[in-house]
Amino acid sequence: MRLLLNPLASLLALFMLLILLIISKAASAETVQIEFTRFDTFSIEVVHIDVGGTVEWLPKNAGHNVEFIAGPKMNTLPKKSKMDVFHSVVFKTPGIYLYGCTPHLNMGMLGLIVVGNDLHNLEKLRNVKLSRIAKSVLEDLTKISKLHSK
Ligand SMILES: [Cu+2]
Repeated sequence: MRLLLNPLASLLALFMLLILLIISKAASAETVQIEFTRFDTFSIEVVHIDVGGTVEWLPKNAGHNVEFIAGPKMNTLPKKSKMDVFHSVVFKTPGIYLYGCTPHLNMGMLGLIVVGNDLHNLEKLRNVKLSRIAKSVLEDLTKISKLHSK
Protein backbone atom coordinates (compact mmCIF):
# COMPACT_ATOMS: atom_id res chain seq x y z
CA MET A 1 0.00 0.00 0.00
CA ARG A 2 2.90 2.29 0.78
CA LEU A 3 4.00 1.98 -2.85
CA LEU A 4 0.63 3.22 -4.12
CA LEU A 5 0.72 6.21 -1.82
CA ASN A 6 3.95 7.35 -3.40
CA PRO A 7 2.81 10.02 -5.93
CA LEU A 8 5.18 8.84 -8.63
CA ALA A 9 4.12 5.21 -8.21
CA SER A 10 0.45 6.22 -8.33
CA LEU A 11 1.06 8.18 -11.49
CA LEU A 12 2.85 5.21 -13.01
CA ALA A 13 0.00 2.87 -12.03
CA LEU A 14 -2.51 5.24 -13.58
CA PHE A 15 -0.43 5.46 -16.72
CA MET A 16 -0.23 1.65 -16.99
CA LEU A 17 -3.99 1.40 -16.51
CA LEU A 18 -4.54 3.92 -19.28
CA ILE A 19 -2.27 1.99 -21.63
CA LEU A 20 -4.14 -1.23 -20.81
CA LEU A 21 -7.46 0.46 -21.54
CA ILE A 22 -6.20 1.72 -24.90
CA ILE A 23 -4.84 -1.71 -25.83
CA SER A 24 -8.05 -3.53 -24.88
CA LYS A 25 -10.07 -0.98 -26.81
CA ALA A 26 -7.96 -1.57 -29.92
CA ALA A 27 -8.12 -5.33 -29.51
CA SER A 28 -11.89 -5.28 -29.15
CA ALA A 29 -12.49 -3.77 -32.62
CA GLU A 30 -15.89 -5.11 -33.40
CA THR A 31 -16.46 -8.53 -35.00
CA VAL A 32 -19.88 -9.78 -36.03
CA GLN A 33 -20.48 -13.42 -36.95
CA ILE A 34 -23.11 -14.49 -39.46
CA GLU A 35 -24.06 -18.10 -40.13
CA PHE A 36 -25.36 -19.75 -43.27
CA THR A 37 -28.66 -21.36 -42.24
CA ARG A 38 -30.49 -24.46 -43.41
CA PHE A 39 -33.31 -22.17 -44.56
CA ASP A 40 -31.02 -20.69 -47.25
CA THR A 41 -30.67 -17.40 -45.40
CA PHE A 42 -27.99 -15.52 -43.48
CA SER A 43 -28.59 -15.70 -39.73
CA ILE A 44 -28.29 -11.90 -39.44
CA GLU A 45 -29.50 -10.10 -42.55
CA VAL A 46 -28.76 -6.50 -41.57
CA VAL A 47 -25.52 -5.80 -39.71
CA HIS A 48 -24.37 -2.40 -38.46
CA ILE A 49 -20.66 -2.10 -37.70
CA ASP A 50 -18.13 0.63 -37.06
CA VAL A 51 -15.54 1.57 -39.68
CA GLY A 52 -12.74 -0.99 -39.31
CA GLY A 53 -15.11 -3.64 -38.00
CA THR A 54 -14.98 -7.26 -39.16
CA VAL A 55 -17.75 -9.51 -40.39
CA GLU A 56 -17.21 -13.27 -40.35
CA TRP A 57 -19.38 -15.79 -42.18
CA LEU A 58 -19.50 -19.26 -40.67
CA PRO A 59 -20.36 -22.22 -42.95
CA LYS A 60 -22.78 -23.82 -40.47
CA ASN A 61 -24.87 -25.14 -43.34
CA ALA A 62 -23.57 -26.53 -46.65
CA GLY A 63 -24.07 -25.08 -50.10
CA HIS A 64 -23.57 -21.36 -49.52
CA ASN A 65 -21.02 -18.60 -50.04
CA VAL A 66 -20.67 -14.81 -49.97
CA GLU A 67 -20.60 -12.64 -53.09
CA PHE A 68 -20.67 -8.85 -52.97
CA ILE A 69 -23.04 -7.14 -55.37
CA ALA A 70 -22.82 -3.49 -54.34
CA GLY A 71 -20.93 -1.22 -51.99
CA PRO A 72 -19.77 2.39 -51.59
CA LYS A 73 -16.87 1.69 -53.99
CA MET A 74 -18.31 -0.39 -56.80
CA ASN A 75 -14.91 -1.00 -58.42
CA THR A 76 -13.33 -2.44 -55.27
CA LEU A 77 -15.95 -4.72 -53.76
CA PRO A 78 -14.76 -7.27 -51.19
CA LYS A 79 -13.73 -10.65 -52.60
CA LYS A 80 -16.22 -13.39 -53.33
CA SER A 81 -15.81 -16.45 -51.13
CA LYS A 82 -15.64 -20.10 -52.16
CA MET A 83 -18.52 -22.41 -51.31
CA ASP A 84 -18.71 -23.80 -47.76
CA VAL A 85 -15.71 -21.98 -46.31
CA PHE A 86 -15.19 -19.52 -43.48
CA HIS A 87 -15.06 -15.97 -44.84
CA SER A 88 -13.96 -12.75 -43.19
CA VAL A 89 -14.03 -9.13 -44.39
CA VAL A 90 -12.75 -5.98 -42.66
CA PHE A 91 -14.87 -2.98 -43.66
CA LYS A 92 -12.83 0.20 -43.93
CA THR A 93 -15.02 2.29 -46.23
CA PRO A 94 -18.20 3.77 -44.75
CA GLY A 95 -21.42 3.02 -46.61
CA ILE A 96 -23.85 0.22 -47.24
CA TYR A 97 -22.86 -3.12 -48.80
CA LEU A 98 -25.14 -5.65 -50.46
CA TYR A 99 -24.08 -9.27 -50.74
CA GLY A 100 -25.70 -12.58 -51.46
CA CYS A 101 -25.08 -16.27 -51.74
CA THR A 102 -24.28 -16.99 -55.42
CA PRO A 103 -26.58 -20.03 -55.87
CA HIS A 104 -29.43 -18.65 -53.73
CA LEU A 105 -29.34 -14.93 -54.47
CA ASN A 106 -32.31 -15.18 -56.84
CA MET A 107 -34.27 -16.84 -54.04
CA GLY A 108 -33.56 -13.92 -51.72
CA MET A 109 -30.51 -15.13 -49.77
CA LEU A 110 -28.92 -11.75 -49.31
CA GLY A 111 -27.74 -9.41 -46.62
CA LEU A 112 -26.72 -5.83 -45.90
CA ILE A 113 -23.72 -4.49 -44.00
CA VAL A 114 -23.98 -0.86 -42.88
CA VAL A 115 -20.54 0.53 -42.06
CA GLY A 116 -20.17 3.63 -39.90
CA ASN A 117 -23.94 4.26 -39.90
CA ASP A 118 -23.53 5.63 -43.44
CA LEU A 119 -26.36 5.11 -45.94
CA HIS A 120 -25.15 7.56 -48.62
CA ASN A 121 -25.16 4.93 -51.39
CA LEU A 122 -28.48 3.31 -50.44
CA GLU A 123 -30.42 4.57 -53.47
CA LYS A 124 -27.72 3.36 -55.85
CA LEU A 125 -27.79 -0.02 -54.16
CA ARG A 126 -31.58 -0.25 -54.51
CA ASN A 127 -31.23 0.13 -58.29
CA VAL A 128 -29.07 -2.98 -58.66
CA LYS A 129 -30.64 -5.51 -61.02
CA LEU A 130 -32.04 -8.47 -59.06
CA SER A 131 -34.77 -11.10 -59.36
CA ARG A 132 -38.23 -10.07 -58.14
CA ILE A 133 -37.91 -12.09 -54.94
CA ALA A 134 -34.43 -10.76 -54.21
CA LYS A 135 -35.70 -7.23 -54.87
CA SER A 136 -38.54 -7.75 -52.43
CA VAL A 137 -36.14 -9.04 -49.73
CA LEU A 138 -33.80 -6.11 -50.41
CA GLU A 139 -36.66 -3.64 -49.94
CA ASP A 140 -37.45 -5.19 -46.53
CA LEU A 141 -33.80 -5.14 -45.49
CA THR A 142 -33.31 -1.51 -46.51
CA LYS A 143 -36.28 -0.55 -44.34
CA ILE A 144 -34.66 -2.35 -41.39
CA SER A 145 -31.32 -0.69 -42.07
CA LYS A 146 -32.96 2.75 -42.09
CA LEU A 147 -34.71 2.07 -38.77
CA HIS A 148 -31.43 1.05 -37.15
CA SER A 149 -29.57 4.05 -38.51
CA LYS A 150 -31.74 6.71 -36.92
CU1 LIG B 1 -26.98 -20.12 -50.24
